[in-house]
Amino acid sequence: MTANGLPELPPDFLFGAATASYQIEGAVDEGGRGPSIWDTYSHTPGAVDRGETGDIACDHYHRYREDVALLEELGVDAYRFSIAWPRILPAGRGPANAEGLAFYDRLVDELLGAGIEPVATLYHWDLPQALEDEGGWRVRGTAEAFAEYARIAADRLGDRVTRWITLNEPFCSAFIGHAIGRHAPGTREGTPALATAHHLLLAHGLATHELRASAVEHGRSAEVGITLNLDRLIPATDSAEDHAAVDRAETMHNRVWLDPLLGGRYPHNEQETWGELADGSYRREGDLEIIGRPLDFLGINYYRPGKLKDAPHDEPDPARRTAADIRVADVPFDGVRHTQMGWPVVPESFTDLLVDVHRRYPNLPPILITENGSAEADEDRTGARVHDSDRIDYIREHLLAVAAAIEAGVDVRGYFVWSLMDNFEWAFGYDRRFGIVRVDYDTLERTPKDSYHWYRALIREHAAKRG
Ligand code: IFM
Repeated sequence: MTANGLPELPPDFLFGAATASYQIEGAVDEGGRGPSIWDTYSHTPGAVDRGETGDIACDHYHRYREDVALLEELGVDAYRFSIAWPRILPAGRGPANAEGLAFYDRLVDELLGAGIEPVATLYHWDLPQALEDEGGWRVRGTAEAFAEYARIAADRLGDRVTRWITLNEPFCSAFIGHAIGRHAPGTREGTPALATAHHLLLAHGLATHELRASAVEHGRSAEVGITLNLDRLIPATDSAEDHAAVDRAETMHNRVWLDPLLGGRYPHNEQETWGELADGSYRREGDLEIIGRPLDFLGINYYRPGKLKDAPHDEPDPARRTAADIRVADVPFDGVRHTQMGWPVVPESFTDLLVDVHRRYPNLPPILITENGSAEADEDRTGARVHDSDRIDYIREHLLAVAAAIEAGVDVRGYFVWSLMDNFEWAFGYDRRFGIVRVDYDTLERTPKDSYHWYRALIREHAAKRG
């Protein structure tokens, strides 16, 4: 046990913090950046709580030096950030925008100067609006445009960035964005949402090739992965119906990604899950080979488990059903704490998920936990201090859960806390605070919370053991 109440993690275990472009950068009209689907969506009346947008966010575009200084003081080994595609290619494809590339050059150099490894995500949901206007992820052309963008980013930054994450949480892009309609582009679709899921995977596979080809051509090394928000789902009762409901939900949340990426197959129960919506019209021969290119690591984001029961369709008319209408309903978790998001805190479910994925996929590459953390109201403040003991408990207990998975044989190599700082929490706007650094949205002042100091002490203790 360490002084922070944690078991020993492997000596080379990586500690990091994560953010994403639209959630922190602001400066949406600066440096030649083009509009993204999140600019459009957040400016749509009623889409985001209180009408908030990412126009200013944490103003990281201008304050990145201050933010890197916070990371340096924190002592993290690595920082996971995302590149805004519309900063590099304002219209999605075509000539690169020099000012956009220059911003990420500066950020990467600042990180390296502070001794922090930059881990770059290429897509954390800010699709250039121009591509959405051409059909967005519903069409194959967007996957091809993504591969071109990946190549540009790798050619430019690949001398300093060696770890690349193609996509963040394609589940959210496909199903929250195109079926539930609570993320950009905010639509409620059937087969096109499934086409979106497929084209995201295809984009990942095509980009993986480009990232590696760029590295080979320039004599560099590149490690390529994808980040999935996998779910640990449990049936509300032992009934066959509730087990079948979990089976359908596992397909939508987990198998639709993991089976093609790691198993060389599409999920066995697509018809049972989506019926006629899963018509496969968006697939071509050879796609599985592209999608299944070996991964150097798998990024997993994890926050909470789900308890599910069988339910009737939300929409009685089959012609109007969305891809999220898979006949399941959520059942609340009793007797556990819930975070500001209303998410149940059940750390052991994290261990269960990791062990389960390890058991199901023999080809599983090493895992990086690319996000984990907790939204808390952070109302306990005295002077400049923010006493967020619930967040500290959450992070500690989830690190313990990771350690238990490692103990059980799962190859987990690192952990990135979500998030370095409070930021734009998508459709919930700014009142959901995930940061270990508080952001005052009136002054944009940053204040490290108690969780920041706790995480810093943990990293130092670990580093001291490394020698
Ligand atoms: O803020 C998000 C992040 O962008 C993606 N993963 C989940 C986080 C918390 O909801």
